Amino acid sequence: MAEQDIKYKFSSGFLWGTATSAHQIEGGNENNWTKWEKKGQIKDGSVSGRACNSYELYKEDIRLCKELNNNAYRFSLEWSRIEPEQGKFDKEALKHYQKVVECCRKNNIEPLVTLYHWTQPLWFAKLGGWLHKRSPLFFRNYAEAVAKQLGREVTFWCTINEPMIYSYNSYLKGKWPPQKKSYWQWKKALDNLIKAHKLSYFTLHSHNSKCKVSVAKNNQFFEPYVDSIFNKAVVKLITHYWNYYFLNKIKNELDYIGLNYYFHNLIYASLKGHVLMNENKIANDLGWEIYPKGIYEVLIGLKKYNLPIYILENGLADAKDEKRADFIKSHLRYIYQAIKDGTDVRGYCHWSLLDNFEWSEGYEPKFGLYRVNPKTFERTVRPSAKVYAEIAKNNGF
Ligand code: IFM
Repeated sequence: MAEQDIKYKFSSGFLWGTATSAHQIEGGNENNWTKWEKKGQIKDGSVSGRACNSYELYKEDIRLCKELNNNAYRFSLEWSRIEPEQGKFDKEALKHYQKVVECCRKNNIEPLVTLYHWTQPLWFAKLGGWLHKRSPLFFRNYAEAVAKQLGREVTFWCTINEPMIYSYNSYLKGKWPPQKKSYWQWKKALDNLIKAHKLSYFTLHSHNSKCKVSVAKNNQFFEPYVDSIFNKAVVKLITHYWNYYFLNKIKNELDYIGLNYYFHNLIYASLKGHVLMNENKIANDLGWEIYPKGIYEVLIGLKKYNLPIYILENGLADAKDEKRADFIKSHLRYIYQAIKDGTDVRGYCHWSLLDNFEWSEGYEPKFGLYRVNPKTFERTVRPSAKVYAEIAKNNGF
């Protein structure tokens, strides 16, 4: 593409990447989720099983990142592999992740490493998971072992993926393990996640003072359905709690903001509670509304933190790959606008590199730029991946 044809040009050094998580792609894990999956909890009756076999095929995955002309790759470490028994750290597992990081570096790909993407070692779950008083310390010990091995080679860390989504589904809604349904337990889990982030922030920094640590925060664009003072006030309250509560608690232990954007919620509030009024006319395969303008609003909302922002996830389930290319471009247009309007966005990771295990939804939703054959693990490129590769190559479109 000729330079003059690029309308949306991003700054040099902008990070273009994709995101994955250990449990969703690695296969062969043994953690609190695998235990729960075996109880027939997954919508399509599946279990994560061998997933994409990425624990073995990580070089192939990184080759795909290269094929996408990407200069970043966000992946997570599986805590249950690294610390299968409390206080006993598996050298082989740590070495494995070191090789993954080295492979990224060899390919000029910046590794963006997540410590906790929702799965727990069995011993941790047995002790009560995030409800245990000492859970932040247990997490800190894990972070310490990781930092000793990888600290010098990794710059970008994300301690916890989507703490609000995770704690809400696991401790309030009763949907994910350990299926608790209690406001107080939710609050406790959230408080412990906050403490875990803070402790591991200092641990990671003590091994590399130049590292950059954040969380991946799933922020949503909430809008009032009617223009009443009451409806607007409720939306303000929800926005504050969902988008900013966690970030405000950790704002002194944040080097950048990691943003995951998926949802727009049109809220009708009454004294009986609030309901979502989204028409979902344009939606992904899971029925989630596609609303690119929301990423602009959410980014503008983060301006007040005065920190660089990296988009660590944004994507859709689209098995036919009919909407993905437009989805990427339309979100990037709004990101570009948010940059023009003063937000310091420095990177974009598409969710996801591969079709993978979508938690309680199983394998049916297809989020990948690459299709994965569940038997042979062969990866096949989807047309939208080529569009994304062009964008990354030209640093714009
Ligand atoms: O697959 C998930 C991921 O683990 C966390 N963010 C949202 C994605 C799509 O639901």
